[in-house]
Amino acid sequence: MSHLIRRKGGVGRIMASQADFALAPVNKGCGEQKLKPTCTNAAVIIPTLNEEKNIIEVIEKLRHLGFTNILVVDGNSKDRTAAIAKKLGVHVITQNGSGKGDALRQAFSYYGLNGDPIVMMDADGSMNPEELFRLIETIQQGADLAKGSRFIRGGYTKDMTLIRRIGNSLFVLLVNLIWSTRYTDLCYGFAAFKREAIEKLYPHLKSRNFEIETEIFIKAKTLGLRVVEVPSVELPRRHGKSNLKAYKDGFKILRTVLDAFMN
Ligand SMILES: Nc1nc2c(ncn2[C@@H]2O[C@H](COP(=O)(O)OP(=O)(O)O)[C@@H](O)[C@H]2O)c(=O)[nH]1
Ligand SMILES: [Mg+2]
Repeated sequence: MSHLIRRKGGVGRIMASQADFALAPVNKGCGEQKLKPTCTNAAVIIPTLNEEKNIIEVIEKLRHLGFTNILVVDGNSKDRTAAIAKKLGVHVITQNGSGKGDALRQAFSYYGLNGDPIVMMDADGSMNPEELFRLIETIQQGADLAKGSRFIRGGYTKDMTLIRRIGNSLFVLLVNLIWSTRYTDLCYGFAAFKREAIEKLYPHLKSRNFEIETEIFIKAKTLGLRVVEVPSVELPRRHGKSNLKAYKDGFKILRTVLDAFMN
Protein backbone atom coordinates (compact mmCIF):
# COMPACT_ATOMS: atom_id res chain seq x y z
CA MET A 1 0.00 0.00 0.00
CA SER A 2 1.37 3.37 -0.89
CA HIS A 3 2.12 6.11 1.59
CA LEU A 4 -0.56 7.96 3.45
CA ILE A 5 -2.07 10.68 1.32
CA ARG A 6 -2.79 13.85 3.21
CA ARG A 7 -5.65 16.08 2.32
CA LYS A 8 -6.24 19.64 3.41
CA GLY A 9 -8.97 19.90 6.05
CA GLY A 10 -12.45 21.21 5.65
CA VAL A 11 -13.80 18.74 3.14
CA GLY A 12 -15.68 16.59 5.59
CA ARG A 13 -19.30 17.36 4.96
CA ILE A 14 -21.51 14.48 5.90
CA MET A 15 -24.24 14.14 3.35
CA ALA A 16 -27.05 11.95 4.49
CA SER A 17 -30.13 13.95 3.65
CA GLN A 18 -32.55 12.84 1.02
CA ALA A 19 -31.51 15.75 -1.19
CA ASP A 20 -28.15 14.12 -1.48
CA PHE A 21 -29.61 11.01 -3.00
CA ALA A 22 -29.41 12.78 -6.30
CA LEU A 23 -25.78 11.80 -6.05
CA ALA A 24 -26.69 8.17 -5.94
CA PRO A 25 -29.60 7.44 -8.24
CA VAL A 26 -31.11 3.98 -8.36
CA ASN A 27 -30.65 1.93 -11.54
CA LYS A 28 -28.07 4.24 -13.05
CA GLY A 29 -24.36 4.84 -13.07
CA CYS A 30 -22.05 1.90 -13.59
CA GLY A 31 -25.26 0.31 -14.70
CA GLU A 32 -26.89 -2.91 -13.70
CA GLN A 33 -26.85 -3.86 -17.37
CA LYS A 34 -23.62 -2.41 -18.66
CA LEU A 35 -20.47 -2.36 -16.59
CA LYS A 36 -18.25 0.61 -17.29
CA PRO A 37 -14.56 -0.27 -17.42
CA THR A 38 -13.89 1.90 -14.39
CA CYS A 39 -16.09 -0.37 -12.30
CA THR A 40 -13.93 -3.37 -12.99
CA ASN A 41 -11.09 -1.66 -11.08
CA ALA A 42 -13.06 -2.14 -7.91
CA ALA A 43 -11.70 -4.54 -5.33
CA VAL A 44 -14.25 -6.39 -3.24
CA ILE A 45 -13.22 -7.45 0.28
CA ILE A 46 -15.30 -10.21 1.86
CA PRO A 47 -14.63 -11.30 5.46
CA THR A 48 -15.73 -14.89 6.01
CA LEU A 49 -16.27 -17.14 8.97
CA ASN A 50 -17.90 -20.49 8.32
CA GLU A 51 -19.83 -19.40 5.24
CA GLU A 52 -19.46 -22.51 3.07
CA LYS A 53 -23.17 -22.54 2.29
CA ASN A 54 -23.26 -18.86 1.32
CA ILE A 55 -19.96 -18.00 -0.29
CA ILE A 56 -20.51 -19.66 -3.67
CA GLU A 57 -23.60 -17.64 -4.45
CA VAL A 58 -22.02 -14.36 -3.34
CA ILE A 59 -18.90 -14.86 -5.45
CA GLU A 60 -20.85 -16.07 -8.46
CA LYS A 61 -23.18 -13.08 -8.30
CA LEU A 62 -20.22 -10.71 -8.09
CA ARG A 63 -18.56 -12.39 -11.05
CA HIS A 64 -21.77 -12.28 -13.04
CA LEU A 65 -21.89 -8.54 -12.48
CA GLY A 66 -18.32 -8.16 -13.73
CA PHE A 67 -16.36 -7.95 -10.48
CA THR A 68 -13.17 -9.94 -10.85
CA ASN A 69 -10.97 -8.49 -8.12
CA ILE A 70 -12.30 -10.30 -5.06
CA LEU A 71 -10.41 -10.81 -1.81
CA VAL A 72 -11.76 -13.22 0.79
CA VAL A 73 -10.30 -12.76 4.27
CA ASP A 74 -11.08 -15.93 6.09
CA GLY A 75 -11.15 -16.11 9.87
CA ASN A 76 -9.88 -19.69 10.08
CA SER A 77 -13.27 -21.13 9.22
CA LYS A 78 -13.88 -24.62 10.50
CA ASP A 79 -15.79 -25.52 7.37
CA ARG A 80 -14.77 -25.45 3.68
CA THR A 81 -15.27 -21.73 3.12
CA ALA A 82 -11.65 -20.98 2.24
CA ALA A 83 -11.26 -24.07 0.07
CA ILE A 84 -14.42 -23.25 -1.86
CA ALA A 85 -13.38 -19.63 -2.38
CA LYS A 86 -9.96 -20.74 -3.63
CA LYS A 87 -11.56 -23.22 -5.98
CA LEU A 88 -13.71 -20.43 -7.38
CA GLY A 89 -10.46 -18.65 -8.22
CA VAL A 90 -10.72 -15.61 -5.97
CA HIS A 91 -7.87 -14.42 -3.81
CA VAL A 92 -8.02 -15.86 -0.29
CA ILE A 93 -5.96 -14.86 2.73
CA THR A 94 -6.30 -16.22 6.22
CA GLN A 95 -6.52 -13.67 8.95
CA ASN A 96 -3.84 -13.75 11.62
CA GLY A 97 -6.07 -12.79 14.54
CA SER A 98 -9.79 -13.16 15.01
CA GLY A 99 -12.89 -11.03 14.56
CA LYS A 100 -14.46 -9.21 11.63
CA GLY A 101 -12.68 -5.95 12.45
CA ASP A 102 -9.33 -7.66 12.60
CA ALA A 103 -10.05 -9.30 9.21
CA LEU A 104 -11.04 -6.03 7.54
CA ARG A 105 -8.00 -4.21 8.92
CA GLN A 106 -5.77 -6.98 7.64
CA ALA A 107 -7.37 -6.66 4.22
CA PHE A 108 -6.92 -2.89 4.23
CA SER A 109 -3.22 -3.33 5.00
CA TYR A 110 -2.69 -6.21 2.59
CA TYR A 111 0.14 -5.50 0.21
CA GLY A 112 -1.58 -7.39 -2.61
CA LEU A 113 -4.75 -5.35 -2.31
CA ASN A 114 -5.18 -3.43 -5.51
CA GLY A 115 -8.18 -1.72 -6.97
CA ASP A 116 -9.94 1.58 -6.58
CA PRO A 117 -12.55 1.93 -5.19
CA ILE A 118 -12.35 -0.70 -2.49
CA VAL A 119 -15.58 -2.24 -1.37
CA MET A 120 -16.44 -4.28 1.71
CA MET A 121 -19.38 -6.65 1.91
CA ASP A 122 -20.48 -9.69 3.90
CA ALA A 123 -20.42 -13.30 2.75
CA ASP A 124 -23.76 -14.36 4.16
CA GLY A 125 -25.93 -13.43 1.19
CA SER A 126 -27.69 -10.62 3.06
CA MET A 127 -26.27 -7.88 0.84
CA ASN A 128 -27.19 -7.46 -2.81
CA PRO A 129 -24.05 -7.13 -4.96
CA GLU A 130 -26.05 -5.13 -7.51
CA GLU A 131 -26.16 -2.29 -5.00
CA LEU A 132 -22.40 -1.99 -5.39
CA PHE A 133 -22.96 -0.06 -8.60
CA ARG A 134 -24.76 2.65 -6.69
CA LEU A 135 -22.03 2.77 -4.05
CA ILE A 136 -19.29 2.91 -6.68
CA GLU A 137 -21.08 5.55 -8.65
CA THR A 138 -21.33 7.65 -5.51
CA ILE A 139 -17.55 7.42 -5.16
CA GLN A 140 -17.12 8.36 -8.82
CA GLN A 141 -19.22 11.43 -8.16
CA GLY A 142 -16.87 12.65 -5.47
CA ALA A 143 -17.53 10.87 -2.20
CA ASP A 144 -14.58 9.39 -0.31
CA LEU A 145 -16.78 6.83 1.35
CA ALA A 146 -20.22 5.63 0.21
CA LYS A 147 -21.97 3.65 2.91
CA GLY A 148 -25.12 1.60 2.65
CA SER A 149 -27.90 2.60 5.01
CA ARG A 150 -30.90 0.45 5.84
CA PHE A 151 -32.72 3.35 7.44
CA ILE A 152 -33.13 5.93 4.72
CA ARG A 153 -35.84 5.94 2.11
CA GLY A 154 -35.39 3.00 -0.21
CA GLY A 155 -33.50 0.95 2.35
CA TYR A 156 -34.66 -1.58 4.92
CA THR A 157 -33.55 -4.69 6.74
CA LYS A 158 -34.96 -8.14 7.29
CA ASP A 159 -31.90 -9.30 9.18
CA MET A 160 -32.03 -7.35 12.42
CA THR A 161 -33.49 -8.30 15.77
CA LEU A 162 -35.33 -5.69 17.84
CA ILE A 163 -32.46 -5.38 20.29
CA ARG A 164 -30.02 -4.76 17.44
CA ARG A 165 -32.30 -2.12 15.96
CA ILE A 166 -32.52 -0.35 19.29
CA GLY A 167 -28.77 -0.55 19.80
CA ASN A 168 -28.04 0.74 16.30
CA SER A 169 -30.47 3.66 16.77
CA LEU A 170 -28.91 4.61 20.10
CA PHE A 171 -25.41 4.54 18.63
CA VAL A 172 -26.59 6.62 15.67
CA LEU A 173 -28.07 9.19 18.07
CA LEU A 174 -24.94 9.30 20.19
CA VAL A 175 -22.52 9.58 17.26
CA ASN A 176 -24.61 12.23 15.52
CA LEU A 177 -24.75 14.20 18.75
CA ILE A 178 -21.03 14.03 19.43
CA TRP A 179 -19.70 14.53 15.90
CA SER A 180 -22.54 16.54 14.34
CA THR A 181 -23.02 13.92 11.68
CA ARG A 182 -26.30 12.94 10.08
CA TYR A 183 -25.82 9.22 9.88
CA THR A 184 -28.86 6.97 9.83
CA ASP A 185 -27.05 3.66 10.18
CA LEU A 186 -23.76 2.64 11.78
CA CYS A 187 -23.50 -1.10 12.31
CA TYR A 188 -23.57 -2.09 8.65
CA GLY A 189 -20.56 -3.22 6.66
CA PHE A 190 -21.63 -2.55 3.09
CA ALA A 191 -19.56 0.34 1.81
CA ALA A 192 -17.22 1.56 -0.91
CA PHE A 193 -14.09 3.60 -0.25
CA LYS A 194 -11.81 5.61 -2.43
CA ARG A 195 -8.44 3.95 -2.15
CA GLU A 196 -7.03 7.17 -0.66
CA ALA A 197 -9.72 7.05 2.01
CA ILE A 198 -8.62 3.57 3.08
CA GLU A 199 -5.02 4.76 3.20
CA LYS A 200 -6.04 7.65 5.34
CA LEU A 201 -8.30 5.65 7.64
CA TYR A 202 -6.27 2.50 8.11
CA PRO A 203 -3.64 3.80 10.57
CA HIS A 204 -6.44 5.02 12.86
CA LEU A 205 -8.43 1.78 13.03
CA LYS A 206 -8.11 -0.50 16.05
CA SER A 207 -11.31 -2.55 16.16
CA ARG A 208 -11.14 -6.31 16.27
CA ASN A 209 -14.79 -7.24 16.08
CA PHE A 210 -18.15 -5.90 14.99
CA GLU A 211 -17.39 -2.39 16.25
CA ILE A 212 -15.25 -1.88 13.12
CA GLU A 213 -17.98 -0.23 11.03
CA THR A 214 -18.85 2.28 13.73
CA GLU A 215 -15.18 3.09 14.16
CA ILE A 216 -14.71 3.56 10.41
CA PHE A 217 -17.65 5.95 10.11
CA ILE A 218 -16.66 8.00 13.15
CA LYS A 219 -13.06 8.29 12.01
CA ALA A 220 -14.08 9.07 8.45
CA LYS A 221 -15.78 12.12 9.89
CA THR A 222 -12.94 13.14 12.20
CA LEU A 223 -10.46 12.77 9.31
CA GLY A 224 -12.55 15.05 7.12
CA LEU A 225 -13.62 12.48 4.54
CA ARG A 226 -16.72 13.06 2.46
CA VAL A 227 -19.23 10.40 3.44
CA VAL A 228 -22.47 9.74 1.58
CA GLU A 229 -25.20 7.36 2.65
CA VAL A 230 -26.91 5.30 -0.01
CA PRO A 231 -30.09 3.25 0.57
CA SER A 232 -29.52 -0.46 0.99
CA VAL A 233 -31.75 -3.48 1.44
CA GLU A 234 -30.50 -6.14 3.81
CA LEU A 235 -32.09 -9.56 3.45
CA PRO A 236 -31.88 -12.37 5.99
CA ARG A 237 -28.57 -14.24 5.84
CA ARG A 238 -29.08 -17.20 3.51
CA HIS A 239 -27.77 -20.00 5.73
CA GLY A 240 -26.42 -20.24 9.24
CA LYS A 241 -26.52 -17.85 12.15
CA SER A 242 -25.07 -14.43 12.84
CA ASN A 243 -21.82 -14.36 14.77
CA LEU A 244 -22.77 -11.11 16.47
CA LYS A 245 -23.75 -11.22 20.15
CA ALA A 246 -26.03 -8.26 20.71
CA TYR A 247 -25.02 -7.38 24.29
CA LYS A 248 -21.35 -8.26 24.16
CA ASP A 249 -20.76 -6.63 20.79
CA GLY A 250 -23.06 -3.74 21.65
CA PHE A 251 -20.88 -3.01 24.64
CA LYS A 252 -17.78 -3.06 22.43
CA ILE A 253 -19.41 -0.62 20.03
CA LEU A 254 -20.27 1.70 22.92
CA ARG A 255 -16.70 1.48 24.17
CA THR A 256 -15.44 2.33 20.67
CA VAL A 257 -17.66 5.42 20.52
CA LEU A 258 -16.55 6.59 23.95
CA ASP A 259 -12.91 5.87 23.20
CA ALA A 260 -13.09 7.91 20.00
CA PHE A 261 -14.77 10.72 21.94
CA MET A 262 -12.11 10.74 24.66
CA ASN A 263 -9.30 10.78 22.15
N1 LIG B 1 -12.74 -13.15 8.69
C1 LIG B 1 -13.75 -13.09 9.58
N2 LIG B 1 -15.00 -12.84 9.16
C2 LIG B 1 -15.98 -12.79 10.09
C3 LIG B 1 -15.75 -12.98 11.46
N3 LIG B 1 -16.93 -12.87 12.11
C4 LIG B 1 -17.85 -12.64 11.17
N4 LIG B 1 -17.29 -12.60 9.94
C5 LIG B 1 -17.94 -12.35 8.66
O1 LIG B 1 -18.46 -11.03 8.71
C6 LIG B 1 -19.70 -10.97 8.02
C7 LIG B 1 -20.80 -10.50 8.95
O2 LIG B 1 -20.94 -11.46 9.98
P1 LIG B 1 -22.35 -11.92 10.54
O3 LIG B 1 -22.10 -13.06 11.49
O4 LIG B 1 -23.31 -12.16 9.44
O5 LIG B 1 -22.78 -10.65 11.40
P2 LIG B 1 -24.05 -9.72 11.23
O6 LIG B 1 -24.22 -9.49 9.75
O7 LIG B 1 -23.69 -8.48 11.97
O8 LIG B 1 -25.19 -10.45 11.83
C8 LIG B 1 -19.93 -12.36 7.44
O9 LIG B 1 -19.44 -12.41 6.13
C9 LIG B 1 -19.11 -13.25 8.37
O10 LIG B 1 -18.72 -14.45 7.76
C10 LIG B 1 -14.39 -13.24 11.88
O11 LIG B 1 -14.07 -13.42 13.05
N5 LIG B 1 -13.44 -13.26 10.90
MG1 LIG C 1 -24.89 -11.02 8.49
